[in-house]
Amino acid sequence: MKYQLPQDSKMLSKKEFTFGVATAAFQIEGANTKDGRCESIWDRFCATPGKVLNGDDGTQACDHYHRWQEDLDLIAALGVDAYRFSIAWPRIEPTSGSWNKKGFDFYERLVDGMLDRGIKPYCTLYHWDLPQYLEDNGGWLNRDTAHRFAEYADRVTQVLGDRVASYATFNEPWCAAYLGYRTGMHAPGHQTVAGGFKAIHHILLASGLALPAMRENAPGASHGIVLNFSPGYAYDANDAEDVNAAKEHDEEHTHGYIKPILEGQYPEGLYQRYESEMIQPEEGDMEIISRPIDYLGINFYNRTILKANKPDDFNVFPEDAEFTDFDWEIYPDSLRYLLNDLNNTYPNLPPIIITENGAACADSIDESGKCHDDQRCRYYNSHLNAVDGAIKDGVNVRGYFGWSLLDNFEWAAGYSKRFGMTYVDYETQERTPKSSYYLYQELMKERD
Ligand code: IFM
Repeated sequence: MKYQLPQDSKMLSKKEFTFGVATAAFQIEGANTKDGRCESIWDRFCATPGKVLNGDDGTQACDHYHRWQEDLDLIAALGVDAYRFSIAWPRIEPTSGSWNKKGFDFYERLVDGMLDRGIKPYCTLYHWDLPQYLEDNGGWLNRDTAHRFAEYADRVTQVLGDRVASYATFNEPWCAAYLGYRTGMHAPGHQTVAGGFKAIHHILLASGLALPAMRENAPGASHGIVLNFSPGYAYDANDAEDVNAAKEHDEEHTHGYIKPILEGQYPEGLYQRYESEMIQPEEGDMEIISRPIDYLGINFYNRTILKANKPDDFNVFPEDAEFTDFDWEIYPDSLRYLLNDLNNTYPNLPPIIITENGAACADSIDESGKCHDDQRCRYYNSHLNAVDGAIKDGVNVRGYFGWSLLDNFEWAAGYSKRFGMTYVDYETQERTPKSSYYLYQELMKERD
């Protein structure tokens, strides 16, 4: 098979559209005690029995800290325009207020290595690995962490400046706040509703606080944030209560994040439903949170089906539904639907980059040394076409990044789930490009 986009697709124009692949520091780097890096909340979480499947941790991961040149060569050979990576705050500021040259050196080498290979660096400043000493001080429940993030973002952008084409303040505040502080499924593992809302607010505040210095330090770069969405669908579209359940899901998990950024307000319905748990912003907070962004990164994997009066994890799907190895339903239409919905709801929606999209598959290497990840290939093809459809509907989508370049540490699922276009043998650290990598490479060649 091949990834087939219509001939008239804007995605096939290099001028109009950026293609890339994405990773994140904690998921690939390893070397988590090297060159002065301090403990992060994810190191602590992994070391806590029962939190991560099989007790897996980020000690070695893909050993990217030592193999970054080989990994950049893989990206260059893929033929994409850009590489989205994240910076580990624990390497940069290993003790409060001290800035670690060796940490900066690593990311400078990495960024320069991309530029040498003609790859545009897309840098995420926070992909969940908060220094543990900040968590010991309250983490994202402490408003001061927002100011600490702004200082860290200032330092990093002073050093990397315009060498980076695009900065994202945060990756998926929903995961950091909701999974980290409300359900406890992710580090640091807290479980209160009010804590979840407080963490969201402080993360969004941190993002807004950081933007002015980022713009000053890197005036030629674009600056934005990456949000993840899983649009709600009513189990029974003819049942008013199911329809309302889907609406409430979107209000909380989609608009609860994008509306404060684009409109300076949390959805009113959240104050009604969570009267005592919802945060009351301080004066001026919402102006800071809604400082303009140049682009919005969207991470999309699947939709959520809602039935009234059932818990959020009501998982009943159509009989013919197909699932990935994470049991996530494959439903590409919901990506097109989501993009249109956001475009219709927010008149000031900035240009969109799909900063993550991909599938976990139970991959293995066959006798001939190859990895045929057919389901992932079909997943990419259908989602690329969903993006193309949304562009034709009038949505301003300017880029697409596959998640992920490599198999890597999949958070609470440890190494049990593989999202890579490249298979990683964790014993030998050998990298084997999968069929999905080669199809992406072919698609890159078809562009003008
Ligand atoms: O692996 C994660 C990534 O860190 C954030 N977005 C979703 C991916 C798949 O779960």
